[in-house]
Amino acid sequence: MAEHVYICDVAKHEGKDVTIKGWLYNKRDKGRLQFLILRDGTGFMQAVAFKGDLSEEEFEAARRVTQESSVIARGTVRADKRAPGGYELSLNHFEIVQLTQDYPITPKEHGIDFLMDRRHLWLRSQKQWAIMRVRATVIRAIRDWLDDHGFLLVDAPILTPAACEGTTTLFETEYFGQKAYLSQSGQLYNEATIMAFGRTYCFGPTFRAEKSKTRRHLIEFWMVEPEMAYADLEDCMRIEEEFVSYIVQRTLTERQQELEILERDTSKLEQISPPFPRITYNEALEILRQHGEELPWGEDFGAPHETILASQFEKPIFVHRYPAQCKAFYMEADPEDPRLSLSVDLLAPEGYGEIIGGGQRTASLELLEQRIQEHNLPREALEWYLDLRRYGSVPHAGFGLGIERTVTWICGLHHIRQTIPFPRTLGRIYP
Ligand code: NSS
Repeated sequence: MAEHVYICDVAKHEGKDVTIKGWLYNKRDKGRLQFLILRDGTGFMQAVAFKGDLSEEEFEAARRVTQESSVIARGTVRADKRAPGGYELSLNHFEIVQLTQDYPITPKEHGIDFLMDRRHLWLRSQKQWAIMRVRATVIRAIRDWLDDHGFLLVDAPILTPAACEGTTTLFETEYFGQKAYLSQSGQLYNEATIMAFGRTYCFGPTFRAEKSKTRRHLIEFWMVEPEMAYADLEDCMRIEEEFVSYIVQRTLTERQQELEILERDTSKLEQISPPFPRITYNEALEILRQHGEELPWGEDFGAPHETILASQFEKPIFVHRYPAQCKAFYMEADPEDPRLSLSVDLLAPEGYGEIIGGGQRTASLELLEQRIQEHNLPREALEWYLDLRRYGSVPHAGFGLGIERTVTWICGLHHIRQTIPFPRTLGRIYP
């Protein structure tokens, strides 16, 4: 039996006989020639079954094999410029492991609900395959960059006693007779771990009961959250622009084929390098006013506002110093104007919206106590967090980058729901 190889490695076996184990993705019937597109998880490849090269039984199997049947194919690897991927398999053995009947996702167009109900099968399609591979590379780039820049991975808990990002989107659960909530963000715990380890990050799933149905919101999403002791708003922006540029460039290098499958115009991504433009909230309001969008001071931006702002620039932009009233309780006050917070959001270009939220955290115990009261948060559950301001408080800053928003942007997708293997959206928890 010829060696089992993965499709991603066939180039190394040109002229040799190999075995591919996978599934039938698609086929064309040309009588004595059957063109079979195989996939094995690592890639897609055309195999050609010629009647004269196979036993009668094997050729018959190649002729009647159906979409998504599991198959084992052996043949000679030949370079062929016309073949997708540049190589083709001339079959000399073919067998069906399981013949699939009536695979529901056919090459024709399907509605989104139909596909989402069959997400467990939809993941086999080429575009979904490409997106998941981009996602894996984005995550790898994130971890490599942080690990190489002195950030220690310190995980935050998922079951928590208090809110981080406001009480309106909390998922409540019961914890041995006590109320508990699914984490909206690991930030508060990061603020503890930086006082022990200097620079840390947590990376995991976060949960928000978002009641609005938009193309940018998931109920369960993954966030990476770096945090730094002895750092201010400026440091935060400098780290963010280096970090995001690295993620984009690494993905461009390693996921060319996938971005091509997704028909992404990569010229826009090639330009992503530091520095990114910085505008204040007040300047942003002025830009919006010039574009006919009058927003009262103190209100946060919605998706259409972000799109207008981002469209003024080629690169992602920082919007900093939002009014304290539209941001979370932990934001440091701007010493030059205490109505403002030392917060910063990063908006992706091309209308993909906010991908990062963060800023400098309140270092003062008094201000923090006041904010906890103003936001009506349960002080007892945050007593440990106040300790961080009692014992060696320092200026510190950090941010959270949403994985799915970032992948949506890099892949150039219309909707966030395709960027996570099994999306949790408003009302959907199946499959
Ligand atoms: O609410 S954030 O703006 N900020 C925080 O949670 C901070 N506590 C993070 C920190 O400083 N450590 O969310 C951060 C990012 C935001 O920019 C989006 O990219 C993403 O998290 N995000 C979401 N992605 C998908 N779906 C939903 N619902 C969502 N909410 C936030």
